Amino acid sequence: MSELVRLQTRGDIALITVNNPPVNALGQAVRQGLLQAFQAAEADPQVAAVVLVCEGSTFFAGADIKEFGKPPVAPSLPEVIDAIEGCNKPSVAVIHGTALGGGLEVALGCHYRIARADAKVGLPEVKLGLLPGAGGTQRLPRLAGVAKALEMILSGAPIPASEALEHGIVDELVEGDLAEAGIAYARRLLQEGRGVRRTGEQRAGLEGADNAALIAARHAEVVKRTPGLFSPLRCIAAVEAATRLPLAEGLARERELFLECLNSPQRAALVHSFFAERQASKIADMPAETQPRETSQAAVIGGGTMGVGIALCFANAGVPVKLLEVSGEALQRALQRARETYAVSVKRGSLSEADMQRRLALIEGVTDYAALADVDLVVEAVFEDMAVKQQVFERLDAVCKPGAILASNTSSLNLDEIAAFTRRPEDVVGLHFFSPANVMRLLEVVRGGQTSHEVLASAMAIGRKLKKVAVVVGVCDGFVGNRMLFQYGREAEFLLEEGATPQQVDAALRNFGMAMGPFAVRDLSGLDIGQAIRRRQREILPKHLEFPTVADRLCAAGMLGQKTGVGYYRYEAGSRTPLENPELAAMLEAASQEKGIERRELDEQYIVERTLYALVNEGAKILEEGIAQRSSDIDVIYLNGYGFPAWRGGPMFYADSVGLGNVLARVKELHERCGDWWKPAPLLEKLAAEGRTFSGWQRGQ
Ligand code: T1G
Repeated sequence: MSELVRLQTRGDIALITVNNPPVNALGQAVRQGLLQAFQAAEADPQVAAVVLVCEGSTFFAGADIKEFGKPPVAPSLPEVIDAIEGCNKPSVAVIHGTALGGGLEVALGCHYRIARADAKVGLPEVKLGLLPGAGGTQRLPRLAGVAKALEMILSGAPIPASEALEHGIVDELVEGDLAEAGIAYARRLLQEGRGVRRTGEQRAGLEGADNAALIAARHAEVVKRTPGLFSPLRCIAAVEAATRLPLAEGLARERELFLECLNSPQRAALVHSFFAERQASKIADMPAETQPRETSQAAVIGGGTMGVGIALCFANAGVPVKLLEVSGEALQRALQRARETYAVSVKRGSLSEADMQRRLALIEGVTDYAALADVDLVVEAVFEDMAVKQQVFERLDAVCKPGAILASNTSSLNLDEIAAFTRRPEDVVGLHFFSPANVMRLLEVVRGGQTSHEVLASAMAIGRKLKKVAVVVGVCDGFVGNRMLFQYGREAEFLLEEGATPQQVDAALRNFGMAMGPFAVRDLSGLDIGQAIRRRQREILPKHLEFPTVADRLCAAGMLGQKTGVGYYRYEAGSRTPLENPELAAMLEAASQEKGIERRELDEQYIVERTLYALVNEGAKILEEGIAQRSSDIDVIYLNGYGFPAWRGGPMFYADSVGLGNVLARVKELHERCGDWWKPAPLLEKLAAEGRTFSGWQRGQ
């Protein structure tokens, strides 16, 4: 028996205990141990029933994701579960924490399942580009029905134990010691003469519904909503097999479909996204003993769109927050906006009235800086002007208690300059939220030149508390996300001067998988935002670098996007549907003529490479400058803040999958034709020459 799996007997009950921290992943050693334990229990004449529990924070959280893509090592999980289900003594799985993926499949292989009331169960494989490959698509519908099984498998979202009880997935909710609860339940089974009950032999869930119609409806929905994704349709095909094939054939069909997903590039990209998000929380030079400061009272300066969104983040996380505005009137407007935002959620049913009141009660409006004397953290979200930032930070420095963290939500200004306005630059950090701040998961944590380890650790802890994906970035113009976006947007605009239309460019990137095309995004955020950034760029960048002129022409014509009803597209009043802007064609013609460009047909691949490789080349510069710790951090930023498709893994992972040699070849070609904007990043040249990848590179190598 492996040290990860223990087998003890308590009278006539075999107690199998698994302990594989941190999440009891079903790696090879655990599988081996489980198989041996069940075989030993079955062979032991003294044993009448088997109880399976896990130690630590959770029941099995699934297969060991780190094993994917490596040669499989026996026993496979399906083999282990077949042995568990085949056991001729009743078995009870005792679920706590999150029984996910292969973990729930192991439980479904057991004959009975009991769970702590606060436990959750789920099949999140689709989020990894996979499908439940150890019987989940065959056994779950047999218990919970096709509709529930499809809902759980296609969403990948876990459900609470109470709901699992309702749907016959678990048999009873328990509390107290897990092993004792399991043994008591097993004893009761024996007393009541209830023996083995193989899930695979159940059919109740498969009867009484028009499964074919259910499956057809979900199929149509998936085709419409997630056209580019590989695994969802295979999830449906596997469940469909359960409705018409006996278990063994259904399991074989599931295996076929699982292996197709396992070998798809999307699986590699989605598994990369999974680990990249977890890696992002690790800061290479953070001393292990660093302790974050407590944040039990926060404050936000500025009641604009961002300020209110940030205040809502704290209230949503149960943290009392003071919202400061310059005047009572402005404050009332800000508080009204907070109320309206919550009211929309209540109307949608995603928030209860009571919850809304509870959260609103955590937001206290103030107009006097003195009210901030006792807060642990302040986030400044005022107008993007250095003089205004100076005023705010000098006042905060004067009133805030020692140890308070002074954070700025600036998206582009120099954080070190802002920190220099205080006598405590080590307590200053950037917390760059993305709009709408109460919705977007991404948080760029900007590390200033003097930001202390403790303040940085505190900023990361605040990110976790606010349920954000926090990524550390260094100080530079636009940090990571916006700095790269600037290159991407510029090249998209140059494409308009060379012959493309906004519709064409946006369609090419949507087909690539982006949530929105660059021009639809610009119309949404407003073209005047970009104008201010372009103006500042022209001042600081080498004069020989050329800028596209289309956006400036639109701004000059007062066409600022959705807010003026016309930008790159035209919008009917009250509609966000982009329609053709009849005046744009002439503007594009004029822009091309002015530069002596003969407009030409551009194909989709060229459009995608011209925009995405601009991201990648800038990403490489950001890595070698140390503005981002690792390439996967850049991927996490683009996956969570810029609508980059998760199944592509992020811009840097995508470049690795294309091959840096190919990327460099195109970048060099563009450098030739389009000039110094496309000067290849030295790191890209180095890694391409050495046949290496961004994800395999570490600073200093
Ligand atoms: N395999 C390997 N490592 C895992 C893991 C797993 N399944 N789950 C978590 N980890 C690592 C993670 O990388 C991190 O490592 C540490 O554990 C803590 O995780 C056949 C094919 C369980 C809800 O998709 O959703 O079963 O960074 O920071 O916030 O059908 O982890 O410390 O080095 O996320 O408390 C299906 C994935 C697999 C669940 C806990 N299962 N895990 O969240 O901690 S596919 C999943 C989670 C499968 C079968 C198929 C979460 C969690 P490190 P954490 P957390």
